[in-house]
Amino acid sequence: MTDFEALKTAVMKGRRNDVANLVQAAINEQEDINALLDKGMIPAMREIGEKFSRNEAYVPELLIAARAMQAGLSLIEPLLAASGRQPLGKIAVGTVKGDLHDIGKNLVAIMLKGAGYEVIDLGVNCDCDKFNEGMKQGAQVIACSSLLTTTMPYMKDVVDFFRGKNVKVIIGGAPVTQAYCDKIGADGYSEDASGAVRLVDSLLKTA
Ligand code: B1M
Repeated sequence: MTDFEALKTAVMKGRRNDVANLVQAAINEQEDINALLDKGMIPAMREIGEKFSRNEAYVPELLIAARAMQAGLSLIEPLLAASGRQPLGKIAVGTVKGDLHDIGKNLVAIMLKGAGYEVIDLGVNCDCDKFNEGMKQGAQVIACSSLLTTTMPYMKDVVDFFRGKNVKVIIGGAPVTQAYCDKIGADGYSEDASGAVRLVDSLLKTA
């Protein structure tokens, strides 16, 4: 039985090895992967962010928590990856220009892969040309992530760049809302990574 509280604490404290051990043990026990994310790892990142807002945690703590989170995610990813099936479609994911946050973007990529899509991970700090590389490689959907109110406006540049081209642009990230999506004319918004999969399913009519 997984101790979600221990997992959450290990992520928050940035104890990379503990996170890896707890996640591996949970995998061995065939724990529900979504529960690991939703009850342990994601709330940990939320809480460290709140501490940061209250000046109770600082950038180095955020960084080591993020590294610990990635240690767990890298163990989960292969389990969610599609097993030899024909991909349902091709999606390019990236964090927008000026923004280095990649955990949410990585989760979106993992969930999409798990749902059977081929994912082109464009990384962080992506400008329009970088997103365009995704389209050139055959992506039918461009998924943009932004975690900063200062980088969110770049999503409009991406939407404008792809207007009239044969590709959908979808957006997400902590400061992003459906209202913002409507305002900039993106093709869709989702609050979380599993919602991103449903959104892509509906845009590509694969579900
Ligand atoms: Co930064 N940071 N950070 N940070 N950081 C936030 C975002 C912040 C809210 C913290 C705070 O003040 N409470 C704040 C932003 C404030 C604002 O803009 N209003 C902030 C700040 C200010 C900064 C710096 C400016 C700090 C500084 O240097 N003074 C700096 C900026 C650097 C830059 O990008 N240029 C900075 C740096 C960093 C670190 C490098 C230290 C580290 C990032 C490491 C990394 O990503 N590899 C970091 C972290 C870890 C955070 C917090 C604590 C956690 C982010 C995270 O990973 N969350 C964050 C506080 C918070 O979010 N509560 C914070 C977990 C992740 C799973 O959630 O990414 O929201 P999230 O993804 C969700 C959904 O949003 C959605 O799905 C995911 C869940 O299923 N989603 C999508 C995300 N992308 C999607 C795309 C889609 C669909 C859904 O496409 C369709």
